[in-house]
Amino acid sequence: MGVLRRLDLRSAQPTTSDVRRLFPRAAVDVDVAMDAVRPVCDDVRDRGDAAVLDAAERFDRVRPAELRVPADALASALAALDPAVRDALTEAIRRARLVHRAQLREPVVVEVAPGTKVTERWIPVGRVGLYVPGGRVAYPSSVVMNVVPAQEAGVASLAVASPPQVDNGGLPHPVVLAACALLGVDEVYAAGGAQAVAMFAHGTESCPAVDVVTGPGNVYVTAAKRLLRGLVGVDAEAGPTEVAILADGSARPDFVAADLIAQAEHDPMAACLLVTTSPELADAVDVELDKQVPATRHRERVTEALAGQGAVAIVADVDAGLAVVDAWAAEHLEIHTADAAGVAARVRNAGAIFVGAYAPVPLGDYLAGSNHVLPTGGTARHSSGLAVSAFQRQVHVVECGPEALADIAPRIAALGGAEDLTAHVDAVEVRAR
Ligand code: HSO
Ligand code: ZN
Repeated sequence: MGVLRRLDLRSAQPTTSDVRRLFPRAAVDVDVAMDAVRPVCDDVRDRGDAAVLDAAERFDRVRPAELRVPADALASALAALDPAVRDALTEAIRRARLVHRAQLREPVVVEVAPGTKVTERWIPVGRVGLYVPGGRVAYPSSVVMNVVPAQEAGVASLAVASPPQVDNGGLPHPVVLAACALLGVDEVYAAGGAQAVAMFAHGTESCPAVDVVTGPGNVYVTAAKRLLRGLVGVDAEAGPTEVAILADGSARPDFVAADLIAQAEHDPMAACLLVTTSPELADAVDVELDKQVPATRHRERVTEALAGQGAVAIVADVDAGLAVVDAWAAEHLEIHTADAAGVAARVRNAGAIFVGAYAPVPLGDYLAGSNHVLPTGGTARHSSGLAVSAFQRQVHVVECGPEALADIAPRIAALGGAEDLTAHVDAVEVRAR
């Protein structure tokens, strides 16, 4: 018996719904969590800072001295930062800035007819709240992945929230604070969970309300975002992390096993799927997992994740494999085949694609410059990873002169008539006269 549940799909090509049934993700019930977070969010709306601090005491088991992290705490976190970590974060920021700055779009002007122009312009939102998780693992890298696109989008006012830590005197994780300082973020709150999202959405005495909330979090954070969406803009919902690896017989089993373990390390609910044309590779990966899992630091949750959601699909050929990974629509997809770039170019559904043996997901997690806030749970079918566009609105600017309006007036009248909206027609005719 191998570590991974094995399914042989060589005789029958599964449909999209077969794939989702055969390779289920861990079920996370956001709706149930919504009932739990509703009173917390209402309390923050009604009582502001005091409610956020009370919730911290209850859920994080520590009451921060102040909700807003003082400037000297940010400065001393940066001063105390391990130089190697500082160097790595600095390079991560540099690369992420390059990639996200390249996403900015110049206004596009289209003259649809002489005298009538439509300009499409991207305008940054005024203020954003970025959530950085700090529960099981604190993710300074997620600070970079949220802050950089917001800054590059041109957002003027930017706040970060991260849970207070018992062992950091009620301040967020020291490396999270240092990362904020390195990025020039001086507005940081010691708030986590649903109460942090509610603080951003409703605003409190210390924290003015924001326009957009982004950042991954646990099921309570996700539930609060679902509850408060509309009052604020929110990014895609983050579920448990996942990887799919599409591999042929040329793949290195030790690399493949290491990458499955790396993803499983995040969460006992992480989903790890290997799709391969080679039963021999599947066997070799199992041998490697038997070797590597017992040696890895977080072997308990790795074992749980691989046993729960780990699977290997044997497919007839690379085309069949592409159909499986497209149907599953992984957050992260690695391609370990001959002509990996050619295969990657044909992928339709994935949050991010990692090409070849030397582009493992952890490169993207930390230092590729790509964003690591990515669509999970199959939402890569319709959603994108975090980008500057999450912090902007695309606005159409319409310009028209008198002759151009007179030219098009009869057609406006025709459509206004068809919709029985005579005042619409009059508003144009008053100008044409
Ligand atoms: N793989 C995670 C991102 C991350 N990994 C942060 C390490 N730190 C979800 O994309
Ligand atoms: Zn990761």
